[in-house]
Amino acid sequence: MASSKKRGAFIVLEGIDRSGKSTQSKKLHEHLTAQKIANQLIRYPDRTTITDCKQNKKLGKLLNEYLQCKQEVDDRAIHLIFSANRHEAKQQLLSWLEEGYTVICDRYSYSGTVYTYSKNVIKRDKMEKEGDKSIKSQKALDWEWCKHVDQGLIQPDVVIYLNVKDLATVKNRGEFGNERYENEAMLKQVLKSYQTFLAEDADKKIWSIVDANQAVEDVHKQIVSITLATIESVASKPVQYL
Ligand code: T5A
Ligand code: NA
Repeated sequence: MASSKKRGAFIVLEGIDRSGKSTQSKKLHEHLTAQKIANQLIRYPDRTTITDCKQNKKLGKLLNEYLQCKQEVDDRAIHLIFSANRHEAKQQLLSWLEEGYTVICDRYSYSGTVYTYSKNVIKRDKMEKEGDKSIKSQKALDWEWCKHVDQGLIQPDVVIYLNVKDLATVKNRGEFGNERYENEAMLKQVLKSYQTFLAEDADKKIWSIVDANQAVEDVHKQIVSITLATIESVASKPVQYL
């Protein structure tokens, strides 16, 4: 990367289901585009690779079927596949940042850890209650293992966390669909697990908390301001890795 060239910023949006990530990612993309700020909008899981077999990107199809409960996959295997879905696109992401594009990313590695870990907590609780002896097999899915597989990925310059204070807010934003993790017990555990990440990552200073209970336009204004400040502050700094 030429030292005179300004790189783009890597902006990640995280938060529980219906916190507004996709709405806000799209609005941010439209705003930056209108302001002629070069940017790319991506999301994880990347399900768009469903029929794109020529480019050896078939993982999206499996992840989509898994989330739609059309396919059962071992818990560890599916976690690795969610992670591989990010690793396979790392080079493209790096190229965009080096070319000066700001990349807006709707969910990233944090969703990976938080959702697998939460699923495991719920499973283990149930097995414990039922006195299931095979509980030991769930052990390797602990927090550190979930996080570890994303090491080496590009670290976001900022993780904008859409903070939902209580579940009532998101429950009023429409019924749950039929996807795998869309239930209340999971949502509660996911909320807790995000808090663990926020506490653990405090020294990295990359998390930026936005009140997701506000009106869409107010959330948007805050996200624009965080994004513009981040673009400015990282332009001459090297990319960091997880
Ligand atoms: N997953 C993901 C893993 O298990 N491992 C991984 O590694 C990764 C990356 C993906 C699933 O995969 C899991 C996590 C998930 O279970 P997805 O495709 O991201 O899921 O999920 P979606 O269903 O597309 O999105 P979410 O449910 O997370 O919702 P969003 O994007 O947070 O919310 P959004 O913007 O779609 O808004 C939801 C509704 O609320 C309204 C919107 O208009 C919309 O109707 N809304 C607001 N209403 C009032 N006030 C506001 N401020 C509002 N903002 C939005
Ligand atoms: Na979404």
